[in-house]
Amino acid sequence: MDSNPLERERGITILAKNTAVNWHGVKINIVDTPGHADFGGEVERILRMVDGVLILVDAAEGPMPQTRFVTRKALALGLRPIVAINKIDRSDAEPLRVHDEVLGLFIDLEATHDQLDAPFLYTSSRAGTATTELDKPGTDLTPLFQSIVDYVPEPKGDPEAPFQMLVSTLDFSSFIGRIAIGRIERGRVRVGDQVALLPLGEPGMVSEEEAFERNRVTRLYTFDGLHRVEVQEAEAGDIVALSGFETIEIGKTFTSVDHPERMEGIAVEEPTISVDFIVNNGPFAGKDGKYVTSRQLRDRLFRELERNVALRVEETDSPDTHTVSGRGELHLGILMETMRREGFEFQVSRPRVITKLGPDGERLEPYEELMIDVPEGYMGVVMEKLGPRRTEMIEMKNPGQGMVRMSFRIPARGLFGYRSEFLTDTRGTGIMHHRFLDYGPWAGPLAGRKRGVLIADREGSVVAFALGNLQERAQMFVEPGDLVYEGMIAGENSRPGDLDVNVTKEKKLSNMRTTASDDNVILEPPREITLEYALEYIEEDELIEVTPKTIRLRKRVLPANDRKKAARAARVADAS
Ligand SMILES: Nc1nc2c(ncn2[C@@H]2O[C@H](COP(=O)(O)OP(=O)(O)OP(=O)(O)O)[C@@H](O)[C@H]2O)c(=O)[nH]1
Ligand SMILES: [Mg+2]
Repeated sequence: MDSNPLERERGITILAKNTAVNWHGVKINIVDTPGHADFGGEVERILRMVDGVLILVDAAEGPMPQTRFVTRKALALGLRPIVAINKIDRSDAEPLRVHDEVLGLFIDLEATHDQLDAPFLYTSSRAGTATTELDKPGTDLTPLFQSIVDYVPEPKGDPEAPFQMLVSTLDFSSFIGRIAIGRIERGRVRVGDQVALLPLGEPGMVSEEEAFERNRVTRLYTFDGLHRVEVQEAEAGDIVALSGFETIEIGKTFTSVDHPERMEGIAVEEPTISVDFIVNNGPFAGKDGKYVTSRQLRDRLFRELERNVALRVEETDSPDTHTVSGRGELHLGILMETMRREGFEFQVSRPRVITKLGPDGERLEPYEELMIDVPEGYMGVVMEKLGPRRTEMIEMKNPGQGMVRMSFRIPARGLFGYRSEFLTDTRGTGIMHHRFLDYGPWAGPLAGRKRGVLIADREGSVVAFALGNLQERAQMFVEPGDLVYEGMIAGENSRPGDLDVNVTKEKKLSNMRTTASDDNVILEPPREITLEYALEYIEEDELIEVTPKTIRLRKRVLPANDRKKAARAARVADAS
């Protein structure tokens, strides 16, 4: 069901999607949800549309932080879970251990007796098999569908009662505008019906004075397989998409006009980090992009709000800069990636966490739960690096097979820049996941990037000879033939402190014969700069230049002289 190109490329689900299948005469509505923590809010919202949940856990990895989060929400809503321990075909699968871990999780989350009685299935979705007993290998998915039919209750709503439906997710089409997606709680609805869309507020009948939008349903769809099917009528229990209303918003209730009874709304999760989107003002601006003006950028960002519900866009003092806030680096990174594919070109600042004030006026910042799996030998270096980032260990498990799992509580700020260090420190063998936990006390100043950068000191084309001389004390981000400009970041210094260097320097021609190695320098491959990497990497005085073709890092202030002057002024200010 992962249909958009970014989802396919990355192999992750970003948007929840609906489908329905018919199994032996029973219609089963299915909502597929994203697993990544940045999209946890999406999961929370759709839980109001369903009567049961299928919790998918990897047979080797076991429950992850986001599993805990969504499971907690599902159990709290009283839903009865079915557990599918998937990928039992993996050579490192340990389905029985994972079974115990899931039960442990349920107990931790204070599951009711009914919920603890959840059926467990062992599946390989790759092979298309499911079984309830490990020693009887499955042959197809019958046991899974049978459990769904047996354990998940039918929708309770009465189709003869007055129409009522909660808007759980949104979609948008440039032809028909905003589209509301939700499950019909009770009653039925037909195309052409006049219905009410109530404003947000307390559940119950809305008062006489309260105004609400009345309009006709112009289009109505249900889901079937991978398609949306236009229908004339739908009833309680159906998950539908409907259009025709101006004020569609998550958490609003549709009702019949003569029985405006509001349902409990849905809280949309608050953003935790912000970045600035800035018009590209670098020397190469406009070379790659189709859309580059502040007007185009502004329109595109505001358009995104139509369906990206956890996103906020604010204007700033400068028409060239918009502050965009979201749930995490991936959430914002996906937006940037989507825009560059559409032909946009822009710059992005370093992410900032969004702070809040606590009950006593104290400053609070977002904290994340960080879960790390590493071979035992790397435990030391992980702890050593996390300490200064104001990390608190929550739990450590060492099942004795060489891999250790640790979980931490860490200020979201403390994670900036950590992933790349982590991968280097564990030589790519470690796995890390994190998700938003809560707001907690401001952790005070945190150290920034340990190493400085190499900055190109002039415009030109990168030359192998120059890199050959630099690579001993640096890791390059560019390769021969790349174009650079003054102030652009060309690599990472192996020590603290920034250096201005000439990466376009040609070898001096002379009549003297030189050693052979001089003529064909062997270059290390450059470090690949992805958007997410760049977001974690840059400092406050730097920007990311995003174009349809490249990602460049640069200093905010491009001329080396101006940067030096600014640094001197800052030192003087510090001293006084
Ligand atoms: N070995 C094995 N791999 C599987 C199995 N099922 C899925 N995978 C692989 O696991 C990866 C993730 O699969 P997805 O279906 O995208 O997982 P998901 O849970 O929907 O991921 P999110 O949407 O990001 O939460 C893919 O590379 C699949 O091929 C299985 O039964 N066995
Ligand atoms: Mg998925």
